[in-house]
Amino acid sequence: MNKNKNLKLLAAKIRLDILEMLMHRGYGHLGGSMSVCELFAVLYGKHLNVDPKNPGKEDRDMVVLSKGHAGPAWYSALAEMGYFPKEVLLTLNDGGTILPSHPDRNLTPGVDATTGSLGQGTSIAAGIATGQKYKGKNAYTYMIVGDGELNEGQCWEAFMYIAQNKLNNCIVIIDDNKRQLDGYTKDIMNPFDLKVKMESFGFKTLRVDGGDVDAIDEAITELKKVKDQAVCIVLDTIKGQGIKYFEDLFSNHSVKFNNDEINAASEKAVKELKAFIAKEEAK
Ligand SMILES: Cc1ncc(C[n+]2csc(CCOP(=O)(O)OP(=O)(O)O)c2C)c(N)n1
Ligand SMILES: [Mg+2]
Repeated sequence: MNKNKNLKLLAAKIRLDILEMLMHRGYGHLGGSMSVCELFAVLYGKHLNVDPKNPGKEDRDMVVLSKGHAGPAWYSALAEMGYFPKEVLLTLNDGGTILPSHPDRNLTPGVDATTGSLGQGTSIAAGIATGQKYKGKNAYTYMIVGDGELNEGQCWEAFMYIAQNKLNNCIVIIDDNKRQLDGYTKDIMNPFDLKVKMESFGFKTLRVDGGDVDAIDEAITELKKVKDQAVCIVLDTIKGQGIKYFEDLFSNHSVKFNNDEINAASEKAVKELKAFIAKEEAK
């Protein structure tokens, strides 16, 4: 039984927003945006201490989307929470937009870290969490990092620092969707067992079904109780998650909506997501 029905609904709305945004644009980072819909739903729907009407609120929790190319997922969550009107989503990547392809803290309400150059967000998150600790703030930083992104040595430097300094307020979330830009992570730079690896780096680590809002919620709740150790969630996801056609599409990292098959599959997914949302909202 799903305890967090509202979070499942929010995840579906985020997924639909992403799809409509990318279809409107004609291309975009679909696979890695879809794999974090449930995560963003749980963060914004339940765990984050933030205020969409006051994005700069003192002592707020912070999100660092280190895999910045999944910006469309973050923007969808922010729009659903009311940081800006949903119509703005369709301006993704336009000249002068507040929604560039990759997150920019100077442009988008609710975005606290500029990312896109893989690896760098891990250091930014470690720095923010250090600041929160020094100032004695009761606040968390959620770092979202891709499995392919772990090819960047900078991630491992940041992890060593976080573990050494027992930054339990920096919740490291690895989106283990098994694929990176051009293939399977295991074929390009095998990460082996990420849970074992993070544990050996000193992290209390949980492996969690990234398509299950209850499981994500429980893992975050459990890790928030840890006081003297670094913490990590290895999020077991599927690249393109939640839309079968895109899960099965090998090249789903950056999708171009330029052929009949992709457009028909997308229209079908839009219909199905809308039907699910309507059914849940009618309950
Ligand atoms: C430093 C750097 N090198 C290369 C890229 C180009 N790039 C963008 S996404 C990506 C693959 C990332 O894979 P992963 O972290 O697994 O992301 P996901 O599967 O979640 O989309 C690459 C190589 C980049 N953004 N930054
Ligand atoms: Mg990946």
